Amino acid sequence: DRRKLSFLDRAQLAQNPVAKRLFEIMASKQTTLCLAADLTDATEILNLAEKVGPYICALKTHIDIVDDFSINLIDPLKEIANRHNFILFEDRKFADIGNTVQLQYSKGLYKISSWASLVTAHSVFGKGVLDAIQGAPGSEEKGVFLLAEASATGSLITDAYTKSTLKLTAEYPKLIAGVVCQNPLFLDNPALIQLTPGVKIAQTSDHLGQQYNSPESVVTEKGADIAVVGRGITEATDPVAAAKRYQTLLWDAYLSRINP
Ligand code: BMP
Repeated sequence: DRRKLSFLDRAQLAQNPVAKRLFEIMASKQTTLCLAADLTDATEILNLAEKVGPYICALKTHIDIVDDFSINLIDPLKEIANRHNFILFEDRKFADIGNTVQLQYSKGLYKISSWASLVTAHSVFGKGVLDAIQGAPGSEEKGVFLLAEASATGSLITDAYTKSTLKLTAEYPKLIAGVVCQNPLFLDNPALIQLTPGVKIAQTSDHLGQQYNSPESVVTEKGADIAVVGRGITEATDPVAAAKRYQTLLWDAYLSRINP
């Protein structure tokens, strides 16, 4: 059961290089918090990254929502990520034929492959998506999180789809860093990371179908290794204090999980 193992032990088992680095960062910074930096202003993203950098293991972007995006955003973002030792993660949710995915991954305005060590993908198009990301030029150190379950009310994902997604994951051990899901799946595979969004203190939903669980319950009941928090931090009056609070709650839950 991966939930009983420490992140340092799991770093030794990881087959994807970014997953290995994430486990090491989580252990050394004592944080399993991934910030969803869903802001539409480039400077605001940089300011937030700088301030909460010490408390996060990864910063997840939706780069196509940035109103004033230019490629000049990327170098400062990378510099902040290096200095505070967290990973850049573009939540692109690729879902198309391999050729299109390869173009979306490395071309266009965003050139995602040149800066994001991690990306998300849907499994619905099958292996082509993963072959495309694997074969794209650019960094050797890359990892994919496959989406197996969604936090959205009325999601059309079925149990069979979730199971097939996990099977696909097993076919790409070197490329897949982990799985985006809401329940403790793949307990027998400690090499993979469970990433769980839909996390908020004292709120259970928003007005557009998002469903939330508390930081404690996603770790102890739902099996999350990393928790994604967006508005719980970005919309807090004091985002730094909020980030610290999420970090502590999540880390304490992890400690009690490995050492009950
Ligand atoms: P928030 O904490 O503000 O609800 O943000 C959640 C983040 O996680 C968003 O960036 C969203 O795109 C992402 N996400 C999610 O909420 N549910 C999923 O099932 C998968 C996601 O990537």
